Amino acid sequence: MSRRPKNPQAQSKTFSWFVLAPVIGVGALLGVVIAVGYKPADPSDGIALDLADATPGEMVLIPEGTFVMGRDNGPEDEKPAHEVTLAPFYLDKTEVTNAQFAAFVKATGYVTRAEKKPNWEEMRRNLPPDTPQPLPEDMVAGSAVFYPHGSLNPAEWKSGGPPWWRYVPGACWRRPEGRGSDLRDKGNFPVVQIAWEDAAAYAGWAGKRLPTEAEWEYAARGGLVRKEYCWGDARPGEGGKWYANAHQGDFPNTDTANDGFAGLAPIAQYPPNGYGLYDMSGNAWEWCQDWYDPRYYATSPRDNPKGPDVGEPDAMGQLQKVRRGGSFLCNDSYCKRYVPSARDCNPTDSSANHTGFRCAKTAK
Ligand SMILES: [Ca+2]
Ligand SMILES: [Ca+2]
Repeated sequence: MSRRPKNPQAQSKTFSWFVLAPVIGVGALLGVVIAVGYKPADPSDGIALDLADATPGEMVLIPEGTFVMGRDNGPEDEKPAHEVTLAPFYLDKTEVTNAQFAAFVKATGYVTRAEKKPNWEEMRRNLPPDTPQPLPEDMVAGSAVFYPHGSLNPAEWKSGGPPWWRYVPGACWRRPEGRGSDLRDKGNFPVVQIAWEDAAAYAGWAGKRLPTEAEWEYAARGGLVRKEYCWGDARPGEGGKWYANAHQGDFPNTDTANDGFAGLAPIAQYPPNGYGLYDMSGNAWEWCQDWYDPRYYATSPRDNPKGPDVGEPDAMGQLQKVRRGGSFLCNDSYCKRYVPSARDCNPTDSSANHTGFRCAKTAK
């Protein structure tokens, strides 16, 4: 909150203006700074920007071709399995890293959605008319952070939603778990706490775009046909081999890290898929270009589908964009969505500490 400085006390006339001038100048400057709402810098801001590395990440050329998208033995929104033909495109070999995103912010001064104070007038346009206005103390910048706590039984959820998500003031890409967290030594981790609009802004700056949902699934399958996983049929951990960073143990309370990582992992810690892409399964969710419609596959075009013109609103009336690949929080007991056919979605302004992205580029 901005505060106006108190009126300066009368100064003794025994001091000359020459002596007072620097004092008055510094005082006036401080007054202006306080009046515009200056807050002391959080050390995590500088730690994040110091990671900046503008070296472009490698992209892989995904060849043109036809594949079977979706599956008939999965959730309703993955049906029907259907053939899709795609033109060739490039896709980032890895999830976009903190170092890469820091270079974007350093070059442009971009401010992510999670770093902005929520605007009620903007929010209410997407909400039912009778939605009560939040208290001013709740209208603070922040984002969703996973909190390993609670039961999988919805009957035990007090607020109507899963108890393992909390809105944490101050949480953003520079501080994924909120105040007190930072990106020290995490330049090669996927950037998270990224809303769809932030991912799209980065992609535009980098001369790229977000992949379509069809491109994403085609690439994730790595040339395999109708396989359950991005790597084939082997179950994670079978024969002591792990292929992705997901969640093992009693979700959400205990992450036993059998796959080597509890929480987010640096990029490319597991073998790449058939196209040489890393972490298409797990680690961080990845935003796609398309609006989400659970019934889209029934009518989608065969060639280069780009999603519906308008997606289906969520329970609060907000349209949602597709997210793919699952995350370090996918557990077979609750949501096995680190498989290539699995679909998920969220509103364009939402972010969380398990959601990032990678970029695509049209091959000319
Ligand atoms: Ca893990
Ligand atoms: Ca991923």
